[in-house]
Amino acid sequence: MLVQNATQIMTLDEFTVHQLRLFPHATGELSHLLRDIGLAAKRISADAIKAGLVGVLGEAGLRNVQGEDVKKLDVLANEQLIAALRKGVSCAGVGSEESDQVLIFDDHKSNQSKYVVLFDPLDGSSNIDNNISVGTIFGVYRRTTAPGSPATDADFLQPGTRQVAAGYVLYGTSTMLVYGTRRGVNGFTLDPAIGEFCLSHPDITCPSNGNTYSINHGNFFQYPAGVRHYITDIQRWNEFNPDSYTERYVGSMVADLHRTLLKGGLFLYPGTKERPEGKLRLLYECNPFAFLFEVAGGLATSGPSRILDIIPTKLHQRTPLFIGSKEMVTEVSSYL
Ligand code: P6P
Repeated sequence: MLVQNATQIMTLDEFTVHQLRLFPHATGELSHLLRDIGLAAKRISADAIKAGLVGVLGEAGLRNVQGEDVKKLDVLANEQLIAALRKGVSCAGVGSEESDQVLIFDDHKSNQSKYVVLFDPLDGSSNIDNNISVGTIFGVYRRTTAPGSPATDADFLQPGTRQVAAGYVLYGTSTMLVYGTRRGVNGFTLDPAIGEFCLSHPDITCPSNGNTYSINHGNFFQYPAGVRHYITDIQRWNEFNPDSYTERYVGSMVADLHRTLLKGGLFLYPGTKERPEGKLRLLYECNPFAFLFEVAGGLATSGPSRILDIIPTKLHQRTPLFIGSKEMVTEVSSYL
């Protein structure tokens, strides 16, 4: 457990260097990669907090009231992440929600890099116009191909168990970067006064149980019978045991899952009759969160399978998702 006092709050860079000392043989490449993501996050945050003023609201391609071409904030976020990771020394290529194919950096420096990164640059971006929190989600993998040559598609189609790190950035009332390795999950809050992410939530653990469930009730009659039974059983229990459960649903995955990670609870995005595979993407939405929740003591399944065990076949494939407190995920799984 890291102990800090107010004058020595640890920055993200100091924290990753501190972690490095625990692994004498580490090259520092992962620390550099996390610093690169942190840099991109600061730039995205600077645009997100004044979205109404920098011509990113409304539909891309239109001109805003200032006569500027509207460029969707998720496009800007995508460009910032690619630029930061391409310029760094740790990433051989990226897979992004914004790009049909993976982007192999294929230059001498990048080809020597050990890692590839999968990310959703700005998940929930449709919420930007309503000033609702949005987020960046990322997962880091060691290449399966040998450094020295360009990365290949195979480097990106690995099961989530092979992530070496994962995390998210929440652009909310404050901007937080939460990332985890197998050693633990830690949260950093951006201090705009000094432009640094500062350790604010050390050693995050997900409560083993919770009283909040999070689902889009609008699709209720589209869900599998087991999901409907679980929800109605909760509602019946609440009728005779008031306030035992509450429902919270932002409609922005990073916001809903950040709350679930810190406070406990269950987030459900099941498959439906129309879309049995669900809506959320396996590689750069579900896998990073599944990794974080499992390291923090939670669980994440697709219903039949542990999310992290799913062998991907396509970059943008989707999966149903049940994620949160271990006891709640276990309970809902008994209904499926
Ligand atoms: P629905 C946002 O569009 C998103 O991808 C996630 O951030 C969010 O959890 C989900 O979709 C919300 O989907 O169908 O409930 O609007």
